[in-house]
Amino acid sequence: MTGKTNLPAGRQVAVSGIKASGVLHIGNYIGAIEQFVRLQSKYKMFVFIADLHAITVPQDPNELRENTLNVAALYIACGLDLKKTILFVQSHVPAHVELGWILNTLTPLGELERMTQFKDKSQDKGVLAGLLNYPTLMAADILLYRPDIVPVGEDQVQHVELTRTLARKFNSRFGSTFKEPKELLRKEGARIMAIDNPTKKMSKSAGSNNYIALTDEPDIIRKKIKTAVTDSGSEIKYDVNNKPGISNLLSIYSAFSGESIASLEKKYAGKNYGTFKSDLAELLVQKLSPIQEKYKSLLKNKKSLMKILDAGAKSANKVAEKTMAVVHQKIGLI
Ligand code: AQP
Repeated sequence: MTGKTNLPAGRQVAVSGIKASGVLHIGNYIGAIEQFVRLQSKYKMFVFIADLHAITVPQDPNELRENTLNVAALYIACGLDLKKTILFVQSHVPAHVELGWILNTLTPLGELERMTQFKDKSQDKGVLAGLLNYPTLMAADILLYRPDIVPVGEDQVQHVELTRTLARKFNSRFGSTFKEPKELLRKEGARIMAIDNPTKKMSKSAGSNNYIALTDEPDIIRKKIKTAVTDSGSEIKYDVNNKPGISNLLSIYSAFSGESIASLEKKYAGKNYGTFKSDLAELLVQKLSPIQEKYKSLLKNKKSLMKILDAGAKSANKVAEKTMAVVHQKIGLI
């Protein structure tokens, strides 16, 4: 065999996922979900809920189950179209773990120890081996579907780079098998910062004051934006070094309104932070309300959500198993 895998022909392929490690926030939406929705008309999309990545830090089993379904419902509520996108749960496709293991056997320990996300999170006590091996599982998540692109936020770029390195390594050792995918980042807003500390990334696990959840009620959104950290001075100007707080809010405004940052600066010239923040809060309430309504209605029928995920897993497994058949043959598994 020479790497013919019968994988999706025709349309280019895109793959991405989000961890079921808590409540999704507007950073996840801007950096990832909004891109998925835009790309699904052009690409064959595989989108998954990363439950196996979520457990790289301890999760309560009931919360994990709930979060997994919540993420599924949010994806659909945000606009994923199940006719265009294959939506599934990572653990429902066992090939992710199998290929992840195989890629571990090709990955020098030092490469994993150098990953920024590992370095940041391994400062915590009791860090688990799963956190170190997260990037090889992520490489497997991607390579199984032989995608052309991986739409992600900026924090995941290093992991996509490692994915390319591993694809190259596998190909050079065992013969051409995997494509080397490219990350796809938004031009603006690829890294949304925490609203209580604009020098840190907005993160699910960093506490609810650092993020605006996609499911936050209107009054919570208004309160969080009102108290979002801004900078000294009063000018509404994009300047990440000197005005990280207002720059972050401008990125959020721009992503949700579709207006460029330059045009927002013009619109708010001479106006104060209060006016800008109040407009931003109303914009978020207006954009998130329909998503929240749809989300609540989807969660009323969990059986139907499970059916959607079962169908997605069936389609994903078909593709993943074909890739694994080639991998088995190449590396000598009988
Ligand atoms: N702040 C962000 N700005 C832009 N994009 C972001 N993403 C995450 N945070 C931001 C993108 O969302 C996708 C899914 O991320 P994930 O949940 O799988 O992992 P993460 O990047 O580790 O996200 P969190 O919120 O920081 O999760 P925790 O706290 O659980 O580790 C990815 O494409 C990511 O780039």
